[in-house]
Amino acid sequence: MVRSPSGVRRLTSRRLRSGAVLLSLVPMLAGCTVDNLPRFGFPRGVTSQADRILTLWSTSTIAALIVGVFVWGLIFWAAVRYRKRAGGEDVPPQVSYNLPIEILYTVVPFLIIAVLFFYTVIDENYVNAESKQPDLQVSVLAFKWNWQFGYVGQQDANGKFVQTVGSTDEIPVLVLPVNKRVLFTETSPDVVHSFFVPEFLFKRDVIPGRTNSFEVTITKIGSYVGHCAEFCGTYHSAMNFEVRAVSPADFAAFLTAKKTGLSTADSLRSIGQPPYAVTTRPLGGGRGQLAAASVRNNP
Ligand SMILES: [Cu+2]
Repeated sequence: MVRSPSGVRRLTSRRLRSGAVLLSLVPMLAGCTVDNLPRFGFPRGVTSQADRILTLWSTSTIAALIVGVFVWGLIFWAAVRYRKRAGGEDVPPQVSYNLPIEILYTVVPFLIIAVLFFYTVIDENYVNAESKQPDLQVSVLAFKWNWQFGYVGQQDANGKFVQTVGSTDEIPVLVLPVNKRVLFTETSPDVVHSFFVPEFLFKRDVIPGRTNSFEVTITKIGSYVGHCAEFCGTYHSAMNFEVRAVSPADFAAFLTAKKTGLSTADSLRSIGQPPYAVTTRPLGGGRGQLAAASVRNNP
């Protein structure tokens, strides 16, 4: 089909207008901070690592939606524009190939994937980075079906490691300071578990026979529920814990109280915090008591 000069001008100006609309989205998105980005179902993050994860998730979802709307529009436009009309030809004129368009739809997806790959690698490296000298090191022992958290290098007057272990009747509360780099090392004596705090926007598997690690810096004081995110048996769904993020001063006071031999609940009470988990409840009924006792003295 040969277009008239005015038809070509109309098409060109329409293309320019839609290009301008797309370009106008760039400064709009660039002006977004992590707090006002749409989260598409993600919770609000509470660590500096979570901010990076949320930014990557939200911006790549927005990019996917822009591409999606464009493609859906093209499909709809083609379906309407080239629909079979009464009295029309049976088959419209067939085109065997169009080199510029074929190059375009090969190069554009490649560029999109390259940009996504670039930002994914940058953010993955940031999230996986570990300090040579973290402010605090926490050992995580995941077992069927509870958690034991130890403060590495911290011992009480009797030489016992300072730790918190969950039981049938008590959700383990992991007390941590905000704005400190906390390095976690994870081990499992039985099966694969996974340390997952939704507000961290992060989980890491706990695998028997190896030690996994990760680091976070919590930026908001509060209580955050944690789950096991790897199916590990009968009571997997009840294998919860709580992260209680407190000020560094409160954390120091908590640790001092623990070192005098107080329980985690009493130590929390001593710094004016609720003594037990406030985000989840224990299952009760004898679950895991044996397992809890068998690992209680592990460092
Ligand atoms: Cu588990």
